[in-house]
Amino acid sequence: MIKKFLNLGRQPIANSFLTSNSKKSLAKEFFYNLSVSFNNKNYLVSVTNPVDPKIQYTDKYAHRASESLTMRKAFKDIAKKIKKKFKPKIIMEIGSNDGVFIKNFPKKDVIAVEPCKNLAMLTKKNFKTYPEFWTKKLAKKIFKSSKKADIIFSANTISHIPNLKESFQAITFSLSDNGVLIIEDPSLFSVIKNISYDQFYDEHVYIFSALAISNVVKDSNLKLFDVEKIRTHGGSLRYYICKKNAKYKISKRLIQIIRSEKKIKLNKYSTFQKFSKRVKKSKKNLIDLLKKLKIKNKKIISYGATYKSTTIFNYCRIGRQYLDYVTDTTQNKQGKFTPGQHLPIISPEKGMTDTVDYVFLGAWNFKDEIINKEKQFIKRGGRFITHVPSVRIINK
Ligand code: JHZ
Repeated sequence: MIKKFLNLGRQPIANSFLTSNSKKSLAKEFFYNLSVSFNNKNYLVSVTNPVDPKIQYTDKYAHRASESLTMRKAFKDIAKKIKKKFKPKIIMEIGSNDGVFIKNFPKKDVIAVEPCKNLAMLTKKNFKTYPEFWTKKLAKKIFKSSKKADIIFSANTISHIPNLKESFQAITFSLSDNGVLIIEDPSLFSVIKNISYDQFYDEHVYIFSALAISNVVKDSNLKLFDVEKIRTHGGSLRYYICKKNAKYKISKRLIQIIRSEKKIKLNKYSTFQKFSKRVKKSKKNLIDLLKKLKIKNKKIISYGATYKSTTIFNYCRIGRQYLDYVTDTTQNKQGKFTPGQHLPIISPEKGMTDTVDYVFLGAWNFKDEIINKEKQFIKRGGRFITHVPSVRIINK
């Protein structure tokens, strides 16, 4: 049975950055109600009513995975590991974004799938790229007459596809007999521990646990045989999945991780009810802190026009009354306005001026990278604010 546990209210599409804040464009903005549910049969946590992917993954898709040094390095490292461990001849990536992962492989070995046409354009010249959604139909088109994939890699994408069953079935069709599917997504364990409720937005249809993945892949004749904790996006899991009868044995670390998930009761609805109360408390603490700083006339801005911030700003109703603007390095976000709260987005060069007192870390998952970059700001007395794992001013 599927039971709701969290209501994050009226939300816009997390990636729908507005080109204008005129009355006319604001009137056209799309909103939906964001709530999150738990399935007590397979332990999947999901957005209750997913939005139509055709509205989300357009030719104006904003996120560029290459924007952060942390992610460029993470993709380089996993590519190196894959080459060493599996020596694949055919590698397919589902959700190849701007090519940050595939560029680490020889062109002739790679197949890329990316439904956002503006992103697919970026890799099309050098890699075989399919500008389409990942479906059974596409899998058949790619692999009907060609050799199957030795590795299918997908970071922060499988959790975005509402039809999980079709997605895994298409993968089963596309994998060679001993081929391996490697997926990375934010972990439910970290979300619960860190009260990082901003990981819930329209694109994150699912926040996976090893418990849930081990259950759902079975329906598609697949087997989760290994899992690895990784630091990206505030704490993610990297799942290793193969065909039911492939040669891989269940790893010790998978057993340990499942044990730790059961220990914090990721298989019980009551855990999520408690989480929901902590989310409300986190919201209150954040608003209280911002109010306190505004009473003292402090200038506050936000760093990173993240999709996660869309959830926070709209759930907590944080707009121009608290934040002057948001900075982001991504060129195609600059000059636009954040979804729902319509905060202007500008470059860090323009935004990190001497008049800024506090900076809310919208991209808290890159805290170390950002703090390292903004040493000058801290040196002159500026301070960062975060809500993860608890609302606070970072005193460094
Ligand atoms: P970041 C997106 O979510 C959407 P977001 C998507 N659904 C997903 O799952 C994750 O990515 C993986 C900027 N930045 O990665 C760049 C700076 O300005 O946390 C990005 O716009 N300065 C696919 O948006 C944003 O912050 C910096 O120094 O929540 C970070 O976005 C750094 C490091 C980043 O993902």
